[in-house]
Amino acid sequence: MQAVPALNIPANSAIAQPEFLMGVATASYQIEGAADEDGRLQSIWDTYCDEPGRVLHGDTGDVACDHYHRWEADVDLIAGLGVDAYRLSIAWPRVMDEKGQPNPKGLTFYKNLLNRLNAKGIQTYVTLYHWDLPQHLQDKGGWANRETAYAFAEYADLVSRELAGKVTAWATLNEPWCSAYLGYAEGRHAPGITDLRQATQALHHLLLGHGLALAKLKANDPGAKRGIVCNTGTFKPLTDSAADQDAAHLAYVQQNYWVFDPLLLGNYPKDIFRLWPGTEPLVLAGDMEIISTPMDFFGINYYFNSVVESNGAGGYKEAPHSDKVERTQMGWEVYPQGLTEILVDFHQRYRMPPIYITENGMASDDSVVNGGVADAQRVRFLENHLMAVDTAIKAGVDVRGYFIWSLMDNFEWAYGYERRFGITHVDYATQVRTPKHSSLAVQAFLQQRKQRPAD
Ligand code: IFM
Repeated sequence: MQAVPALNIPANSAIAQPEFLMGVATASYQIEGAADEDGRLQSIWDTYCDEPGRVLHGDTGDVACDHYHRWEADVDLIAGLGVDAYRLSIAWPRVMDEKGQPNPKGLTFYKNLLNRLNAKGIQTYVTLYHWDLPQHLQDKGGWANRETAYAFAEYADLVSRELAGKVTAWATLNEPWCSAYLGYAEGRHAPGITDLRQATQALHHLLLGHGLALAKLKANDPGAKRGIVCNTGTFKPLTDSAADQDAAHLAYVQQNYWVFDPLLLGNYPKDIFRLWPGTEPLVLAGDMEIISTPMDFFGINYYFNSVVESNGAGGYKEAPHSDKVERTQMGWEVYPQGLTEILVDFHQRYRMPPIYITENGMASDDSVVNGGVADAQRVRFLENHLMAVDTAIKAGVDVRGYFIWSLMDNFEWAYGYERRFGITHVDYATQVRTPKHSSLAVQAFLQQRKQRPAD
């Protein structure tokens, strides 16, 4: 048996203080399974998975981690880690029927789940939309159709009325960039469309839906915090040529400012339409005010750095992968400093509300050996990224917490079950959960943190 490596976080760092929130995260489609149970409707990811060639090995979310049936034991698993908070998402197709009426069975699942978390003193960070759009809305154009923004507000209204008082913090959307760009421009995610013009319009409607939903959340559950979760990334130029530097700038704008600027400044960055001329979305009077409604917190997901070069046509392309940098099972470059860099950049560019790192983690090809899972790379990864957050806090950025992606291995979208992001190993044949060394290291760190006498 290999010894479990420790998470080395100095006692005087911000991360080691009890008020710094530590949590784990998951999302509905990635863990729940029970795709056809209790009146759940078809989602765009069910449809996408059924299309041959879309998802590695033809995997689907039909069973996933079977969390819909194992939620009680899974809450015990979370509680056993000693974390302060759990981030989950609600499946829209589970809780609302095609006519916009509540589905009591679906709602009961989330009520029970939240009650159990609350009873164990675990704060609940609930995302309304983590990509599982009901298929009937996609049939009318999905996020490219403005009506979907209004439908989302109705859904937010229903859910926040039903679950009011059980939620610590609501996030409207998870990673709208992925929904819009991967879903509508690259087609690597559901609904699998490849049309840039639709992508910019889809993003606009996602953000509009976000703003409209904030008002519903405020009216129905005023005691809970309200925010959004956005993915981010850093980009470095392959060379220091002006063309490559501009390429890295444009990639950064596309990944970050395209979404952050409308939310925090109330306008789209000009450079996004220099990169993609002629793709300006239709924006109606008043939209940008709704989109830039102030929030109580901002969730940031960060995973990796990319190296890009000019594509010779005023845009950028990914540079060939260097073998000199550390990578994860996803092929993503490990670059903890990037987390400090984006946090400091956003702090300087915007008036940010308090920030939570709502996702950070890595995939590795883990397996159970002699009852244990030795994922030393993940322990180092978590430690270095937590310390990158500490550096940002020391530089004046208001970061209040950090959620590990993910509580357990799960359905990694187009990569199916091959890519394992969990700190808990899942054997998909038996549904046995085995804590990886990273989970034991986090648990030990949190235990120590609780036991340390206050200064
Ligand atoms: O698994 C995803 C999650 O659903 C959204 N953020 C990135 C994770 C890893 O790719």
